[in-house]
Amino acid sequence: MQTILITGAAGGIGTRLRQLLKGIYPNIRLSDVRRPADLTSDETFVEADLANMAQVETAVAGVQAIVHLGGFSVEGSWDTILQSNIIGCYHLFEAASRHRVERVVFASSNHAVGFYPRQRRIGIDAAVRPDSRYGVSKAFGEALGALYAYKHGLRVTCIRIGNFGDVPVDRRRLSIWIAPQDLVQLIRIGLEHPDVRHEIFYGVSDNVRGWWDNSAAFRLGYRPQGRSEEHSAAALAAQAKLPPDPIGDWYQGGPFCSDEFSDGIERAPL
Ligand code: 15L
Repeated sequence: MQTILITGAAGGIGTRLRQLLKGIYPNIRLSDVRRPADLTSDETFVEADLANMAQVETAVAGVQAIVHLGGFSVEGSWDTILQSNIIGCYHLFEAASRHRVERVVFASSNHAVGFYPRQRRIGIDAAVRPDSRYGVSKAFGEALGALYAYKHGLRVTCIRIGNFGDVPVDRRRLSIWIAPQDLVQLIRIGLEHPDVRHEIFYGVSDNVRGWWDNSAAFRLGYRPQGRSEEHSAAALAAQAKLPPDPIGDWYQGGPFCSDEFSDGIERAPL
């Protein structure tokens, strides 16, 4: 029976997902730079810093598949992003290849394409437009995934996660929200579907205000159940309390775009 490694197991998404995945996959190994506070006696944990190749190899040895949620999950200093998301992601794919891991599901992010205006609908063929150093690291991880898929035979699925949570919390999130069970569905496609080589999916539920063409995921059987519109009244009420953000409100990446935005720069046309 296959063993699946989940990196970033102590993080926000990792904490939730490991509860949901353990009912589906009996053999799960967890790793993170720190021990999850809520680790239970039936869970297996290996402490590993992604910036340390020897530790990553120890975490990876003997597993058949990896769900890579580890790394820094928002914008950070160049050194933080470099260590956790650039070097760390390289270590993860390189260790996976050395240890003959069959599949990697990589938690990419909407911030790999955050600088598309909200009025543009994009698919996975649109060139990357990262909105932050963090977004650059996610585009890098997707590119690494392609290298290891086509050169070394890994089956790699990159999920550009929108915003994961029980409900969408503002107007932007009405477009990019993903319900936990829908992310589980996408991960299962990445771990099980026979046709996966190097896929990029949008990690988004069935949102009528969505901006992304997710036909690659639909083709492999994705049937999202979450509908952000059911929560629109509360999300729009929360939005009304937020200050206006002319740059962030124009682009899909929101505040990741307006953060550090240089004075005097024009917004991109459609
Ligand atoms: C992300 O990629 C982050 O990990 C998450 O914390 C949110 O900020 C999310 O994007 C978002 O765009 O809402």
